[in-house]
Amino acid sequence: MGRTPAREYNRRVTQTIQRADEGGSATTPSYGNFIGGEWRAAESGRTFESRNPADTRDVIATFAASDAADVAAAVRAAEDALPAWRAMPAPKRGEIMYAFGHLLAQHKERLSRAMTREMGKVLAEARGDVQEGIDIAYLMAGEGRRLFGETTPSELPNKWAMSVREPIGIAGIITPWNFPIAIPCWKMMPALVTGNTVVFKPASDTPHCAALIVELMHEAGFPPGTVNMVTGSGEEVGMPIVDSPDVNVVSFTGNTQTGRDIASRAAKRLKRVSLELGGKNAIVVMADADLDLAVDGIVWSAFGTAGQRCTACSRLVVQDSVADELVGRLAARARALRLGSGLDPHTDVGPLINAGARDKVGGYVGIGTDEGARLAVGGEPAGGEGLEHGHFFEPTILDGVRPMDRVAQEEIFGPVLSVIRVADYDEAATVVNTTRYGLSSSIFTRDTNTAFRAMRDFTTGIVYVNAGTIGAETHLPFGGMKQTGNGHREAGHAALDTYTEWKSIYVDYSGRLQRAQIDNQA
Ligand code: UN1
Repeated sequence: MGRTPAREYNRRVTQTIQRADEGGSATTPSYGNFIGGEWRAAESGRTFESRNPADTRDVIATFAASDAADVAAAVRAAEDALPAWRAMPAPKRGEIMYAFGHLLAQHKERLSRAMTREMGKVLAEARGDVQEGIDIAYLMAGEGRRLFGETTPSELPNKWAMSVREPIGIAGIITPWNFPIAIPCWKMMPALVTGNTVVFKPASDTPHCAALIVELMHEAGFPPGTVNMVTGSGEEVGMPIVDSPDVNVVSFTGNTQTGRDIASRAAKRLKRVSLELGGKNAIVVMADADLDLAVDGIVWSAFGTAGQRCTACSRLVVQDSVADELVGRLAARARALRLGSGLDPHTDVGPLINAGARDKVGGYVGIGTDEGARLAVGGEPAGGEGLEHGHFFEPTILDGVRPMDRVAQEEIFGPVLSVIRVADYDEAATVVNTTRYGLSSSIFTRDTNTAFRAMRDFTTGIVYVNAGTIGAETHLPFGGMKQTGNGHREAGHAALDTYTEWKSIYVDYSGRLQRAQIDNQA
């Protein structure tokens, strides 16, 4: 595939996909990188496939297996586009973002189905993922007319003082597969509205979702070169983005070890990095809780998205006196969850993302039982009719886990809930905080005093009261304490801090030399 004008290329791809959706014997569509407003094959000509994790016989499309040469081309395009983009008034940039939000809304069903097919989450959740993209597009479009700085008095007479935000330059955006539309939007929208241009590397498990949103961004009117997508592996594409002297800020969501590597490589260039890494999120259930509500919240948080959310609940910290009843009810609910393709409206839990993830989850169940945990439900890869070609794993509950066990400390990223029993609130709070991570936490209680204590005590970036650990909204800061990240927040206006430099401006209109800190002292 040589260079093809985007519109013509999109039409070809869309037609091929439509034929495939209709069950025709279409050839597998192929996507290149999107660089400078054009689709291009990887310079090496190599490709890779994306397959449906619920049925791996289903090949979705092939994508460019890119390397440093493609990254360099994308960075050049982003550089070329930068002067005009940063000079465009921010409200105008916001208007393009509104148009993109409208397009996402218009195409919501098509995008949601493509997402379920590519990464497995059930359709209702995929729709939520697209909705999160729409929400952040509109929120950041509005930022085009805010982007507030500060005006403030000067300490000297006849002098003006103010601060304004400026773009940093080129933003490297490296995103995971579990929210393949929401998270790229969480990162790209604030980067773009503030006047940066973007080099975007999506997860290798979800390049199709990425290609679909980039097509819509192009259609919405983002000028060529403002958004460039390069697909391929972390080593061959992600790291060249991190190492590029011309990429000024990197935002990454994913694995903790990769985050550490990115931070240390970027540190050599004093490059700004925003990291969103692991979680080991706990729900506390006190004896006075509404147990029906707690059961709903736990099932949703532990097994929604097959446990593959950074915010998923992987620890249940329950007061002894209600533990047996709660675990019994949870096990019954977990057993009744229907596994299958997320496109089937009867399915509750879809597949894991790939075979490696399924093996990892199975390995952790073995580690848990070796450590002395009791399997209350699940524990095995799921097979049987309709599941034989996918990466399914049974919703699993490990009871009798101790706070320092590996299954209580390490991120499993699958449908596995570790139950830790405690005597009282103080012990619960200690257990919640005894982890290197700090993303999300929750408490179910009817006691207002206990709820307020938890809001104060839990060392996580997000705390829920009488709700599970998932479901953050896009207009509040999203991110974690401790090793969940490096102190940055996404979403909300906090996201603007990642992609802007502050410039402080002083205008002296006194007509004479005025020395700060000196001339205003008696
Ligand atoms: C993630 O898993 O990385 O709060 C993001 C939630 C979603 C976002 C999760 N709104 O669960």
